[in-house]
Amino acid sequence: MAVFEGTFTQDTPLRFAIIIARFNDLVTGKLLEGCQDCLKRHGIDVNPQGTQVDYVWVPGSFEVPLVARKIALTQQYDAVICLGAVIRGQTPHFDYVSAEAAKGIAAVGFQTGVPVIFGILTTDTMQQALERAGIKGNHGWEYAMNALEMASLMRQINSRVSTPNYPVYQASSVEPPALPITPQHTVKTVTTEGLNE
Ligand code: INI
Repeated sequence: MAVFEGTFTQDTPLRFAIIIARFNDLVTGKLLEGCQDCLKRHGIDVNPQGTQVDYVWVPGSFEVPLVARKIALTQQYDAVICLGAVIRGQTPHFDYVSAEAAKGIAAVGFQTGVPVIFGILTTDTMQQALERAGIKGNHGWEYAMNALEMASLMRQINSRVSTPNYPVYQASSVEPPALPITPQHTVKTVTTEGLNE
């Protein structure tokens, strides 16, 4: 048997995509800075012209899952980091945006087999968000650590465990691939013959 545990060093060069919501960019820009600082200090070339990190800007956190799915489907990245800041206002908008972002981001990880980091701050006030994006600490740094750990862990697991029937979505397919048909899934042909008699 074995123990699988991610490390924070790279045996082979890792590749990341960072998706950043522009909404509340005072906060998300700071999360991005924390994230880049952490990756850089762990040996990742964060230059957008380099080969290790790609950046994608989207209007708001609600749009993050769609783009995360598109990016993860390429199977070109070891992890996808999603950054956003949803701040409670006077209306229920907060609940819709934060719930869809959370559900969507979780679904992308499950559907694609690629680790997708939930780096969406959800706070009651701008002050609380800023405190978590640089004033007191920077959660962007932690999201990058989570990405490094998950990227390394998944590489280890993928190299040791064979999952031949696991239906991973491919970039080329719009629909998920059909599940393997087992003998229980037989198809019966039904005709309309005799129905109007
Ligand atoms: N998007 C955010 O990322 N944070 C918010 O706080 C926010 N609020 O409060 O409205 C927000 N709304 C925009 C949303 O993400 C979409 O971009 C928009 O609804 C268009 O689909």
